Amino acid sequence: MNKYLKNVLSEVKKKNSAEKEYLQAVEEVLLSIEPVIDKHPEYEQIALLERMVEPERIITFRVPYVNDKGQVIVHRGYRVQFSSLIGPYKGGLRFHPTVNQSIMKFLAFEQIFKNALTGLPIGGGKGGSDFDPKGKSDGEIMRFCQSFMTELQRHIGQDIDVPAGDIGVGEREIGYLFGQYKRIKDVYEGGVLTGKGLSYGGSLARKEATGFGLVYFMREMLDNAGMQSLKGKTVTISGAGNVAIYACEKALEYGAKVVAMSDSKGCIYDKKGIDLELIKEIKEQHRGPISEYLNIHKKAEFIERKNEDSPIWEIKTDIALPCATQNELTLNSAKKLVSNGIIAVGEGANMPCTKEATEYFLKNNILVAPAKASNAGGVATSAIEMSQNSMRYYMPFEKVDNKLNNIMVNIFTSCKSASEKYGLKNNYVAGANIASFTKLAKAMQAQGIV
Ligand code: NDP
Ligand code: 2IT
Repeated sequence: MNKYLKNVLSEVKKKNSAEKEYLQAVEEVLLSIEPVIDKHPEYEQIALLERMVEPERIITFRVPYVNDKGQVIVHRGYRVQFSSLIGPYKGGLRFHPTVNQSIMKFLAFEQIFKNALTGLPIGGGKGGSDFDPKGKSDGEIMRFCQSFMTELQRHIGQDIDVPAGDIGVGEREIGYLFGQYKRIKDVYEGGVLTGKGLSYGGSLARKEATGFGLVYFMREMLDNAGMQSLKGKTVTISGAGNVAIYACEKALEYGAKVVAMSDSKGCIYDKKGIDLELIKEIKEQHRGPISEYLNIHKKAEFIERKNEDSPIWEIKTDIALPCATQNELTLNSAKKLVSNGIIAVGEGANMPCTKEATEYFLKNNILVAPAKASNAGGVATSAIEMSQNSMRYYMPFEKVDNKLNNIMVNIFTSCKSASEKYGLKNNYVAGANIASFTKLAKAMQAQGIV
């Protein structure tokens, strides 16, 4: 292995030994850019990699709020401002009980490369809290968001750092966060958050963008392999949140048959094809468990999740779209999917396949659409939302969707060319890492030692 790379990797491991998700994300990128590092010995001189793996800044803060019983609850808030190399820090906020520094850093690190792939001027960041919105009243959610923003507002701004949604943070939470920002700063700064409601500066198609973008990328990848897009293919989609729902919608529009979706409790398998309107009603309207699907579709099955291997990956499918969370698709699941004849995997979530699962798919010539590339449509459309806010203008749905489609086609082309340039045809995981790294390295060389 390249000596410089090896040294950087071992230093990162030493310094961040407790942060397994962060190490996993860094290791994947560093290992796949080896052919580029071999060609550029000058990077060592300017400590290019060392700077790329060290966040510019990590902010952690106390978030107290009062619940409906009058108790004071304290959570921990985070914002990792990882890289402002090519634009203001940009990336979502996650509210989930599993949130910790390792998860925040891995997500912010991935975001730098993803945002570079979009071709738009956005840097990399991520934030969130170990707060669990599940089962909380609207009042509790509002008070929590207001407390979170009371601290976060010192660190963000439309040209500084622009948060958005992620797990547990959707339009409702962004609304409360935006209201509090405006109240404290006494300014209408539309572009300080994205994923806003349509009535106060949100963009049409932002809600759909990540899921639609994932399917656009999948369409390109399948077409390129001569596999006639998604028409007539069986698809399984993990998760039943923002990304999963709109991936399902676009897959159905393209003539695919979606037979399973899931949440953290288990999956539903409906051989007749998933009733997406019902999923939207359960998840978007009353935030219930996915098992409620069986109240209407009595012949569908609910398979409870018993361990780390999600039951959804036991189901035979042509295409798997993991759209829930990191490391949700393990080596065991990958083996099952391959033995059931899968042809392609599209990562809607961030780092949903474990390292071993990804390696197994690639070894078995299964097409893998890597998260950094295939879920970049969400943040790309956030950047389009920011530009509409700057112009004080709204674009029609079709126009935004068209731009999103073009961006996904360009991202696919970049991944393909980079993989072919280094003799790694069809390895879009390496292609995405190499294409984004190359762009970032140029920007870093141009900006001096910062
Ligand atoms: P949502 O909160 O809307 O939905 C998350 C879904 O994943 C829910 O169905 C949830 O189930 C399930 N889930 C969450 N955590 C776990 C877990 N630990 N184990 C099993 N299931 C889990 O989030 P999004 O749809 O916005 O995000 C999904 C993924 O996509 C995340 O990885 C996110 O980082 C990524 N992403 C999101 C983008 C966006 O624009 N929103 C853009 C790019 C990537 P339950 O309801 O039971 O908790
Ligand atoms: O992981 C992601 O790209 C997101 N959660 C969306 C980030 C954004 O700024 O829209």
